[in-house]
Amino acid sequence: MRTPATAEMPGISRRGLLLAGAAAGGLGACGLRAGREFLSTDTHPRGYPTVSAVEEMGRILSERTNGRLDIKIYAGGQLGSEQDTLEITVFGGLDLNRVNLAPLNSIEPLTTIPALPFLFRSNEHMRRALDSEIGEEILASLEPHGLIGLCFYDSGDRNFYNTRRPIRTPEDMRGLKIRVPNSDLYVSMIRALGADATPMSIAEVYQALVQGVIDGAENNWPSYESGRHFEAARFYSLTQHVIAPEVLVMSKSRWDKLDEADRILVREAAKESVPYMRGLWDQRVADARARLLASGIEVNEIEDTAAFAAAMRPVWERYVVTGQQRRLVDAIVEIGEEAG
Ligand code: GTR
Repeated sequence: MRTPATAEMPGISRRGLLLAGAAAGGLGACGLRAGREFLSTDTHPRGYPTVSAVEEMGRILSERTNGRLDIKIYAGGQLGSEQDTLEITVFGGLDLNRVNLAPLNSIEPLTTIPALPFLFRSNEHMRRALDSEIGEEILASLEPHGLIGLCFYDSGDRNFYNTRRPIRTPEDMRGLKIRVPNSDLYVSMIRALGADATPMSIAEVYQALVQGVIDGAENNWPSYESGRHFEAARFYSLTQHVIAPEVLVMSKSRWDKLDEADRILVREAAKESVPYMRGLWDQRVADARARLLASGIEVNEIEDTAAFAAAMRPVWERYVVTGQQRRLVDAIVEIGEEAG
């Protein structure tokens, strides 16, 4: 087993290291690190389906162990950006972390696969592919980086929104400043459409939109609503360019301290929280969509999504480079074709 080291975390920041120290020390000082309560974090607030799913996992663990194992969640991004909290997790300052795949893209190339533009035909296609051994292979690829991949959660389709105009064709993206998560893959996708990509954490997006630092961003209906981005960026265009999942990871340093029986319990509880999350997710997308439409935002469908897919296609060639990646991409495409 390799020991997680800074060398394995490209782009590791001084701030991340400081945070890691603070988290390990601070949380330890509260006496929590000594116990069996797993500390978890999420950028979304309580009530968001990812947070509720991890709460459900904690409930299952507690029920099966008579309270010996449980989960405490720091929700709402209170411990920092996903990139920062991932660093803390690798160093063992946090036990669990629910993040999007995007901040893992620079750490492990296999995580770029589900984030490739126009790879999944639908959310259902994504679920089927990641429920198979393809998903297990991607989760397992995180272990050499100090993280144990436990399960994937839904994140729906990502769409562009901006303060200026509806996006109907790739040409409409030209010159727009679009926020992306901290991932080179996302930067490349935006550039492929002739727009400017600005990586920043999701917590900064609302202010950046209001102050005109950026013209827009891209995300699913629930995040567009929950971050109040719709108040500043009224044009929401249904490009559905990415259907990448969320992922729940555990710190390998904490995992290594668990006995085999507890590891099985943790894996099972995580997997069992997935169908629960999917139910909440479908409802949340429908509710967010209805509320946003009622709020008067301007939504447009895309007549020719193939034009976006073609413009973004060079990104595949750039990021799918190894034999293992090609094999997984082909298997995912095949599952989509079978489904018709
Ligand atoms: C959301 C996702 C978050 C975060 C965010 C982003 O859809 O749930 O974990 O990655 O997107 O764009 O940063």
